[in-house]
Amino acid sequence: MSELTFTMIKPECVSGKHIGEVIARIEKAGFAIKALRMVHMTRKDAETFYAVHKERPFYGELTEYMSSGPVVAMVLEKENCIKAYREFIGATNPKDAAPGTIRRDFGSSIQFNCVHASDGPDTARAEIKFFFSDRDLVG
Ligand code: FUP
Repeated sequence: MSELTFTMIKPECVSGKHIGEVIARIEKAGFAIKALRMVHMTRKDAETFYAVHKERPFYGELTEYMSSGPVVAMVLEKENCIKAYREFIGATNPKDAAPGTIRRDFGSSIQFNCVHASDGPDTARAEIKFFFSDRDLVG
């Protein structure tokens, strides 16, 4: 069944000028881009977006980093998209990510790991809604 997920190209990947390469790989892997925008989150935006990690020790660093520069937010569509995209990007820590994945090739640490990806249907819905309205999604 066709499904949507949410992804962000993270600040270090944007400042490293890898947006084009990352999007090219996403498209070649068969994910259709349904919506796309570049956003520089405020600290408060990042805190709200990552509220689920509030109690984790890395919450402060993560939200500081994710609001340190622009990100590219996208909605992707494919069969089984949430799982397929998580497999495609590789493990959270680039050191553990399989060769050829974007986290392995463009990430450098667990924090600077190239992209964010939704981890389930409820998160995907909420994260899409955080950045996009229904009319931002192409038909
Ligand atoms: P993922 O779903 O693969 O993005 O990974 P997690 O939900 O485990 O982590 C959420 C974000 O926190 C990831 F982008 C990486 C970041 N993180 C850290 O910065 N430090 C850590 O020790 C663990 C995760």
